Amino acid sequence: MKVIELHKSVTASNDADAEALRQELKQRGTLLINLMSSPGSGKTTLLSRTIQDLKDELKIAVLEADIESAVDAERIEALGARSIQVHTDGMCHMDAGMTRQGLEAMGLEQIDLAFLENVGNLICPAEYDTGAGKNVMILSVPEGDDKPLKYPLMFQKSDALVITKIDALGYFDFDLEQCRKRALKLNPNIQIFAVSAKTGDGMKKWEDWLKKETSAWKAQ
Ligand SMILES: Nc1nc2c(ncn2[C@@H]2O[C@H](COP(=O)(O)OP(=O)(O)OP(=O)(O)O)[C@@H](O)[C@H]2O)c(=O)[nH]1
Ligand SMILES: [Mg+2]
Repeated sequence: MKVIELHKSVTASNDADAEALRQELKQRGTLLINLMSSPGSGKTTLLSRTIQDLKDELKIAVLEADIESAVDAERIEALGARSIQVHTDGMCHMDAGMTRQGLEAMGLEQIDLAFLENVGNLICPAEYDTGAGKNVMILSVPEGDDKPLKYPLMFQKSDALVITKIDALGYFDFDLEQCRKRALKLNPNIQIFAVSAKTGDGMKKWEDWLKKETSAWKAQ
């Protein structure tokens, strides 16, 4: 398992670096999705199931960002997908320069769809453009349907919201409709998916969206 230690970005303008990276990824025909959520919401589990379901249709790679450990990248690599673990030098988010370092170390040859599993938290990652083509956030049922009220920026910055662990709806007071309404109020264009990576419920709609966005990215 390849693990690299990232260095803080030296350039002052993250936004310009992010835009440059996005354009390069467009030229290459690789859609990069920045996946954000709080710790333990189910990012790696969702990615694992998505890779298993789509591996015959899309070449998928995953850049795993964490402060410590390589467990997530090991889980992805065990599925036969390309993956690399990057350590963020204690930082609670990835920026464009760090994302570039990670992608270059991992390699993007023949990759259609790359995911960046960002560091787990609902605040810092929303504040930094990573250069991704799409931002996706996960909210899991046990976290509660009030999160749009508490972390509005994350919902505003995301192109899609994946509500995970819906197999656990019976155990929590999570109102799916209320959550949808709150998210749409902050961001009327957000795409919302409700899934269980455990049972497979709702996965097809999410995967169809990924396929549609990957071909739209290549066609640009
Ligand atoms: N019931 C249920 N449990 C799930 C589901 N998805 C993930 N989990 C469980 O939630 C826990 C955390 O899942 P991970 O996929 O590791 O979450 P993560 O967001 O990648 O965690 P970090 O990388 O540590 O932030 C694990 O025990 C999973 O088995 C789901 O759809 N249903
Ligand atoms: Mg994870």
